[in-house]
Amino acid sequence: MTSPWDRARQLRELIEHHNYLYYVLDAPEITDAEYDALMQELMALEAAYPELVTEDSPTQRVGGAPAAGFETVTHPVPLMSLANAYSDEDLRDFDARVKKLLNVQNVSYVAELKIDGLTVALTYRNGLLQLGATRGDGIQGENITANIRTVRSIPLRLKGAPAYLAIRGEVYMPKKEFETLNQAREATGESLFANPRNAAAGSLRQLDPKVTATRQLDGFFYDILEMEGEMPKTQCEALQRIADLGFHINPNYRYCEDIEAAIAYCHEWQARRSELPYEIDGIVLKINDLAQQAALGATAKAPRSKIAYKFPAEEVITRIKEIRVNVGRTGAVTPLAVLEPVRVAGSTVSRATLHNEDNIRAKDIRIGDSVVIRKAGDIIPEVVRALPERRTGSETVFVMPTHCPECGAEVYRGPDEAVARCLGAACPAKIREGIIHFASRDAMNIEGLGPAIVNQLVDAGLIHDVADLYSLKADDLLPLERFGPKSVENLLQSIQRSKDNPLHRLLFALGIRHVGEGAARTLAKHFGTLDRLMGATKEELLSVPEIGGIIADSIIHFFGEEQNRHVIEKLRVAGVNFAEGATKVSTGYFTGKTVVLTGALTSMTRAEAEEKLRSQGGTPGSSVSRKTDFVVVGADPGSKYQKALELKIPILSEEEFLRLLAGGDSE
Ligand code: 0OW
Repeated sequence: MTSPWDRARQLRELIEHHNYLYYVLDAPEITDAEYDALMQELMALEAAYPELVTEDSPTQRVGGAPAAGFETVTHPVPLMSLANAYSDEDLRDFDARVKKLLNVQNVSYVAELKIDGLTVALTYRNGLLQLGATRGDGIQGENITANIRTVRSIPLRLKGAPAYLAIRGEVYMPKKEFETLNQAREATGESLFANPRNAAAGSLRQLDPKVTATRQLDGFFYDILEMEGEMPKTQCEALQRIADLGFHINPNYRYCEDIEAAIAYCHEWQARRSELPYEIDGIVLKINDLAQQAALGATAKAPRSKIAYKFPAEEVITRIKEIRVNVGRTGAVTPLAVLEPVRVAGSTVSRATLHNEDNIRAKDIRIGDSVVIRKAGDIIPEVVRALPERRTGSETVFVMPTHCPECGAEVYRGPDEAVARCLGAACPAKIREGIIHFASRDAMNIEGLGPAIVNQLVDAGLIHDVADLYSLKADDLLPLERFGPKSVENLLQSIQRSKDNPLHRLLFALGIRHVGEGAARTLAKHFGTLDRLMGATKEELLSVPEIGGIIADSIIHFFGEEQNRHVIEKLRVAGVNFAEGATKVSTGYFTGKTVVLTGALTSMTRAEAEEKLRSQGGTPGSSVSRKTDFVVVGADPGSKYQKALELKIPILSEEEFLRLLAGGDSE
């Protein structure tokens, strides 16, 4: 008679084995009923003996209570994005470039389908899933571990795993599941997802894992970020190793001995993409030899050894019902075509941009015209050209309004400007778009405060500027349409949480012209607080790397506006964090030092170590160079340890690192 412990372990292994066959290999050996019976038996055993429950038990995939928000985590290595190629010629140029840089006659590639999902980075320790994170800005992402655990094809425990593994892949929603989900949402009057990628992202960024568990998400894994022990030598080996570890890899990858074979693969799958049960938006080409990949390194954003071939945009024909203008947060007045709804690139389209007045004139696009629409990926569709041969004579020429439809102020277009702008200082459209930007994901990331709700709050006269968000009360919101106690509480909590954002997010959120995410990070890092930035002279601004005259003037002008200073004072009174890094920066041994961590630490995770460094004003480095002050070496360190020895960078053991962090000495 097997003990409950043995039976539970047996059941866990059996269920995970059948899980693997069903979700990873798509080759089940037992019926759903037999699988359910095994799960029922294990759940009964765990109910009778709660001490039996292990974190990797298949019964633990669907987590507990909904999260209040997502913790920000730092990736073990930066998650790069990809440069794009749009034609065979672009691919041949890429091939010529890498051959020149490597000084070789030929380079072979691995071609992979470019899954149209969202990137996740997973960390396993001793074979157990520790962390699942979204890509975020590539450096930091959101901790979505509880939701990742609900993706059945992602193993909770690895077979024959190294002590430490960080891996990257794409989580996606199959086309069929997307259609079913949208039908169900339509039936209950919920908003529809525009495409499977948005549906997957929305499902993974759910606060309640039980909701995520109802969405049939899947994933393909393709990149080992870091691993204890010997790394594979080629991308083909890496994919095989990933599969051997129990992950789902995309079976359609192909070794291509040269760029011509890779181009042939791109054309083949451009024609065959509709056969696939999931969306792809292109092909990813990667140099197969990982040593060559390492030798080529990366630009600020993307590895030189990889490139994404984007399929040409899909084009369809429909009719323009009317032409409206949209007033953006900078006051730009942009003509917009309202279309007969039409399916293109996996979603239904009823709007398309006409860019500006000159474009409409040049292409002689008229209201009522039949037109060709193009949609490339998730960029908003554009009107390519009109079809005059289909005219009936009832079409009318569009005339740009001379006054803003939102506030009535004059619409002005400079002599050599393509864009017309509303001159109204208090134009509700500018305010509206400004608040939408302020709350958006890469800015203050106020969950649940999307365009529809911002419009509702502005229309209700509840907010007139971004600072008003922080004085909203439950009583303001409860009387509004589609607001109940739960959604009111969630929104107010999201707004509250946004107060703790680091300064670079607030800076970007303020919508200072020419200050994008990159400049915001640079300025926040350099000045440290908003007050120092507001007090900076033009010379001080120009002394910051990457800050030029246009940005400096725009910043001086923005803070020179009384109205803007007034809003900032309201934000300060509301308690919004004006410092870079929500945690207070104290001084310590590592203040002003760049420290690279390699290998597994026993006393804390990599992210925790980096947070401790930052809290002392230290900078965690992602690669070892002459500018590195220390390299902290954990168990089984990677190639960074070798580099530190070569460059004679001071090495610290974990104990020494901890002692110095705590303010001791290193002896
Ligand atoms: N979407 C994909 C995919 C892939 C990464 C590795 C380093 C830089 C790109 O299927 N098969 N392989 C990679 O390789 N990336 C992919 O997706 C990326 C994520 C972000 C932009 C691309 O979509």
